[in-house]
Amino acid sequence: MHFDCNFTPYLSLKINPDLIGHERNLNIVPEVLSQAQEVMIMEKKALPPKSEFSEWYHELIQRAEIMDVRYPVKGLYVWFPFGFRIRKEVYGILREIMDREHDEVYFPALIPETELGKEGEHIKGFENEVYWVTHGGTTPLDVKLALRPTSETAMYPMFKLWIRSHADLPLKVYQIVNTFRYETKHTRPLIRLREITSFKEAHTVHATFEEAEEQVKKAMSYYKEFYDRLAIPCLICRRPEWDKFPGAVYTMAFDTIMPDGKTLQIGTVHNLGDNFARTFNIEYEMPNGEHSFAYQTCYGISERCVAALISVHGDDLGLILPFEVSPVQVVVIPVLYKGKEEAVLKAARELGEELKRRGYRVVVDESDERPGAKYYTWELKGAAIRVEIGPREVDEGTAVVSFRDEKKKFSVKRDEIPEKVEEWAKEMRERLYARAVEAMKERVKYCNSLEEVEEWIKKGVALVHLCDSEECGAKLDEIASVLGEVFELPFEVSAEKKGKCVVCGREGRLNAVARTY
Ligand code: P5A
Ligand code: ZN
Repeated sequence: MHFDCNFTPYLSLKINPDLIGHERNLNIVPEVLSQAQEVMIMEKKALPPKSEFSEWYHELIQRAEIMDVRYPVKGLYVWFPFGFRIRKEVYGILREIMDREHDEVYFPALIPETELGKEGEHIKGFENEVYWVTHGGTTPLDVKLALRPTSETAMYPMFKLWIRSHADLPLKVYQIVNTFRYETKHTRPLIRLREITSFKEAHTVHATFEEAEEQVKKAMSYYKEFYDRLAIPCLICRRPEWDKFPGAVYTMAFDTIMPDGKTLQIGTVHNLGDNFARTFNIEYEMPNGEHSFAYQTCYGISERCVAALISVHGDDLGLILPFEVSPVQVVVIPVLYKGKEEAVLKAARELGEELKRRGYRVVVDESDERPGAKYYTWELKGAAIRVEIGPREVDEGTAVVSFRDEKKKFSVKRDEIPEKVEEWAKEMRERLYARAVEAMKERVKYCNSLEEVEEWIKKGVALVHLCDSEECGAKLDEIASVLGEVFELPFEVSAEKKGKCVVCGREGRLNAVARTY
C-alpha cells in the first residue's frame, strides 16, 4: 500500500508520511531513497483504505490530529487543537441556528440523587449509566450527586421556579456542555463516549401539547438545516415505543449511514408531553386564572456530528470537509525554484492576504517541505481548496486550483480567485451532498422477508413493513435494531407507506432496520 502522489505537474514521488518533517532528523534525503525502501516505510504508515472503515477511522482521527486516544480512562478522549478547530466551526453553525430562538444557559454538572430519581421512566432508562459523586474529600455526602447524563432533572426543578403564568411561556433554552454516561457497549472516539464533551441540549416549555408538537417540527427543521450545511444526508425515523427517550411521549431520531453500513444516531428530538411537568410540578396560570401543567420538548446533538462529518465525506487520503467547516478553507502553496523564490512568495502572500481580508481561513504554506509533502498534509487535513503558484503562474498572472473532493486541476487568473471562492464552496457542498446521498441510496433496500432482512443488514438499512405488535418488533430486533417508522429519507424509495408486516402479515407501516453504532 502506497500513495502515488503525482498530483503535481512538477514532480512525481511517493510520499512517505513517516519522513515528512523528519528528513533532517533521520539524516536522509528522501529523493535518494530507493523505491523499495520508500514502499517499505509507506506500508507501515499509510492510512488504511476507507473500505476498512474501522481501521481507517481510528487511524485518521489521530493522524489528522483530531482526537488523541491515549488518555488513560476508557471512553474519554482528548481534542487536539486541529480537531477542536473543526468542532468550533461545526458548533458555530449549531449555535447560529439555536440562537435564532433559544437563549443560551448554563446549569450545574451535578444533580442531587433526589431530583434525578423523581421521574420513574427517566431514572429507569439511565440508572445503569450514571456516575456518582459520593464523597467531598473523605466525608460521605448526605445526598449523593450524579454527574449529569443529560440535564432534564437539573433544569426542570428550576423551570418550576421560573414559570408562573402563561406570560412566561414559551421558554426555550439550550446549553453546550459535557455529560457523562457509563456506556457498556464498545466505546469509540466521537461516537460512543463516557464523557460526551460537546452535548448540545435544548429544552423548551409550552402552554399546550399542540405547541410542543409545533416545536418538535421546528427542531427537526433546525437539525435538517444543520446536517444539510454539513452535507450529511439523514434518515429520520420515529423510534419504536421500546426505544424512545426515557420519559418521552415519542422520539424522532436522525440517523446517518456509516461507510460500513451501520447507522449512527446523530440527533434526537423528543416530545415530553406533560410527563416531566407533572413530576416536577411545572404549572402555569392561564389567562382565565386556572392552572395547567406545561408541555415540554427537548432535543440533542453530540460530537457524533463530527464523527459523521469525518466518516461520510473522507477518502483514502484523509479528511474531506465542506468548505464552511474546514479549519483550512484555502491553502496556497508556493512552488519554489532557485532564483524565482522572491516573486513566487510575493504572489502567494498577496493572494493569501486578499483571501484573509475577505474573512476566509487561509494558510500560505511557506514551510520548506517539498510540494508533494505539503499536498499530502493538506489532503490529510481536508483543506477544501488548494492553490499552487510557481514561476510560470507568476509570469502568467494565474494559479493552479484544485478542490479536495476532485482529482482535476485547472488554471485561473489569480485576481479572479477571491471572488470565485464563494461559488466554489457552494458547488463543493453540493457535490459532497450528492455523493453522500448516492452512497446512502445504495445502502437502503426494501426487504420482503426476514431472510432478506438478515442478508441485507450486513450491507445497510433494510426497509420493511412492521405492525404495531411488540412481538413482531422484538422478533425483528433479534436480527438488528428497529430504527422505527420512516418519517423522511433524502431520496425517493419505491416502497409504500403501508403494507404487510414482514413478521406476521398483518397491516404494518414502513420501518427501517439496521445494525447500529
Ligand atoms: C435530548 C437532549 C437526550 O439526552 N436530553 C437532552 C435528550 N437525548 S439522547 O438521545 O439521549 O442524546 C442526544 C444525542 O446524543 C448523542 N449521544 C452520544 N454521543 C456520544 N456518546 C454517547 N455515549 C452518546 N449518547 C448519546 C446521540 O446522537 C443522541 O441522539
Ligand atoms: Zn406483525
